[in-house]
Amino acid sequence: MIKTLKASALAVAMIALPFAALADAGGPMVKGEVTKVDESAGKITIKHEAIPNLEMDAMTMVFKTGEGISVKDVKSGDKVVFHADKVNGQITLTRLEKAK
Ligand SMILES: [Cu+2]
Repeated sequence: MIKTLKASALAVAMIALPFAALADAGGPMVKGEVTKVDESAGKITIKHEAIPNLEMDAMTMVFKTGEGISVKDVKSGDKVVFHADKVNGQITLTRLEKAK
């Protein structure tokens, strides 16, 4: 049982590695559109495309803002590119830029 788990974890790592190697240090940037900004909670709702590093399909969801990201930098309707990752178990924006 343990052997099987280890083998499958290794297989996952081997599949994931080439994608990680392709991404720059900050990870892949994902396109989205801000649909809501909650200033008091420090949260931004984004209608986003698929997020490969989180194995997430396109959807609209709320993101926590990570260190150095201000909810005041964006407003509802803005087109953005962002990187999100799990930080302390919560999906968090680690990079956020307005799309050009
Ligand atoms: Cu999502």
